[in-house]
Amino acid sequence: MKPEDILRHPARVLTQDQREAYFRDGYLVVERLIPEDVVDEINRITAGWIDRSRAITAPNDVLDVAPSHSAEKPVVRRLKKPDGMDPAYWDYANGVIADVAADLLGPDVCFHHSKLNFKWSDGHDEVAWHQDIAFYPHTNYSLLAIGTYLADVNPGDGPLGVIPGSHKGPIFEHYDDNDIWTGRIKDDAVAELPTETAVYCPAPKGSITIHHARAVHATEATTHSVSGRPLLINAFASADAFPYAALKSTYTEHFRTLVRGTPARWAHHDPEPCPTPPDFSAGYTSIYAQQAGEPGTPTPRDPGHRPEAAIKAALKSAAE
Ligand SMILES: O=C(O)CCC(=O)C(=O)O
Repeated sequence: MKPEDILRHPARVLTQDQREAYFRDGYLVVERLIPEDVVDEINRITAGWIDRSRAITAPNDVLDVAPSHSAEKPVVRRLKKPDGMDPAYWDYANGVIADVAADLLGPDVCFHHSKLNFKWSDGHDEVAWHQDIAFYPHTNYSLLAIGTYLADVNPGDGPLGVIPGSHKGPIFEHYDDNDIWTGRIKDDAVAELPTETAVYCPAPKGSITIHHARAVHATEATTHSVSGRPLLINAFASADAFPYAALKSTYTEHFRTLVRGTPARWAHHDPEPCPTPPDFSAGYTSIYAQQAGEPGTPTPRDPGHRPEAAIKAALKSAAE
């Protein structure tokens, strides 16, 4: 659906000004939308997962942990797919944030995926400039991610940073010169971007940030961390936006569940093309690990799209 069609539908949560600002800037912050008791319950469940991380020494399918992680001092960077880990996360994804998504995507909305990211000021918590759509190309660009600040996020805590209007600019490849996925925009392309105009979005506990799947965004490394900056991200798509590749390994059974409205009978195709998707089927650590080039299985392009040479290079490098 196009913005003008979406705006014709009555809003559920947001004001018309907020909706228009989102379409203009590619992001929006709504302060203190989520009641404190709801956030506290999510935090209580999350604390249980941090505690369980003490039993692992390396990232697994559920938790991404930093190189410095230990039983005594857990450094969990991500709880992967929380919507599949506890009904409370899934209920949350179906609540008021699904209404927010409908205000910005149109009345028919599918859940896409969730993740819960942390920053622990351990020197490995920067998230470099990237666009979410490069991770999961779709037939159109009516997708967004809603971040919920589960603690106060002050300027030094790694708030979301977005380049306003960048969702209307080019879509960048997030591969290196060997067609291996890095999950970040290349430095020479970043040098051309107006990063000096980036807006950082500190906000109190219970606030949400919303960014368009094409918006160029990043978060800075933190120098201190009181809370670990828990950021619960839920991504949604218009029901008429269909993925190029299913990428099942990174999602749960809730992937493409309709959370508002009715299913699409026709796909909407945006005429602007999108780079071909990565193939995470051999496993996915996290954006932190891949952006930092930590050892692990390299992610090539999706097999249906990648050239033979890249397949060989990926296999060779995996064997080394
Ligand atoms: O957790 C963060 O700081 C940013 C995460 C992010 O941008 C992403 O996962 O797409």
